[in-house]
Amino acid sequence: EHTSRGSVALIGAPVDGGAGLSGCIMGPAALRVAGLATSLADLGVEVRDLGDVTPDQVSLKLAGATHHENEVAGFARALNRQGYEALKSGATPIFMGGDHSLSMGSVTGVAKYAAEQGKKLHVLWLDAHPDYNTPDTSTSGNMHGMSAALFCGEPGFDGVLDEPIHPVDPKNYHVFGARSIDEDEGTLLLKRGVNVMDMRRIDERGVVALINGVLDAVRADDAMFHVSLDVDFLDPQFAPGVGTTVPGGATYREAHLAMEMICDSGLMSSMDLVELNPYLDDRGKSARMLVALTESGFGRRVFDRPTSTG
Ligand code: Z70
Ligand code: MN
Ligand code: MN
Ligand code: MN
Repeated sequence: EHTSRGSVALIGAPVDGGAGLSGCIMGPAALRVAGLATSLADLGVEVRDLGDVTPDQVSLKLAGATHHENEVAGFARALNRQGYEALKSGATPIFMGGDHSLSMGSVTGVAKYAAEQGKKLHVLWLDAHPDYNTPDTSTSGNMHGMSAALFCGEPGFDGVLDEPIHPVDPKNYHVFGARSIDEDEGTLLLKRGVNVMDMRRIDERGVVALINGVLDAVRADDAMFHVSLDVDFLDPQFAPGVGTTVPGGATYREAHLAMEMICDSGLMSSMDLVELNPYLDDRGKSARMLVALTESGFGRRVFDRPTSTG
């Protein structure tokens, strides 16, 4: 209902203080060079590139050894506003990262819009990591590992956003592709009832059953649906351009199938493309992969049958 509104707003988010390694600052530029806008336009989508956001100036101190909270918070606040405004204008926002801390802004902005529409928000997190640490549980202090905890309303993030958030119900937070979970993070995920689809579960049940389960849950709630795609969801052989490569990831085919199913559902109302580190990439391979997966999410097909599964 929200997607295939036919119009996409590209929002650049060159934040990289949330990651352990720098380089994500070049992500939005690499996605533009890889042709994200023209690829979507070729599919009949109306595309507006809003450029890179200017982060707010923030001065705050979080508990724990949290790194670069002012940069992260500055981007989060600006992205929250831009994402909200893009949805209000009728567009589907695509946030081009930047490290995964940007979802503190993208998801909370989308959640604000959803709340105003009287709708729930479900989030699908395609990632090797659940990013559900709090400043208290994190052992790295890297805020890209904390974004989901923030938008699900976990404590410890006061002052990151400049207004109260509309938290996502942790039961409507779906992690797909997980294979690196910290100990205290895992305890918290279990306690909150997050839908963690780790690689073992994907191997055992398959992409189709699991993604259909997520889409059914979104449909049952008549909810808005945000898809957040971290480069490290993919196996490093398909996407090496990321600071945290974790072996045993999704294949090229699994990732495309997931995006094709999401497209067919017509449910996706916003999207993040995150953690692309062009400095570590292999001749644009990972940037092109993200563009190709986005194309699948917006209607590109190998073969256009009247019904996709027939
Ligand atoms: C670890 C942490 C993380 C992305 C690494 C890793 C988090 N759980 N997230 N790469 N995208 O530091 O909290
Ligand atoms: Mn600090
Ligand atoms: Mn991530
Ligand atoms: Mn990750």
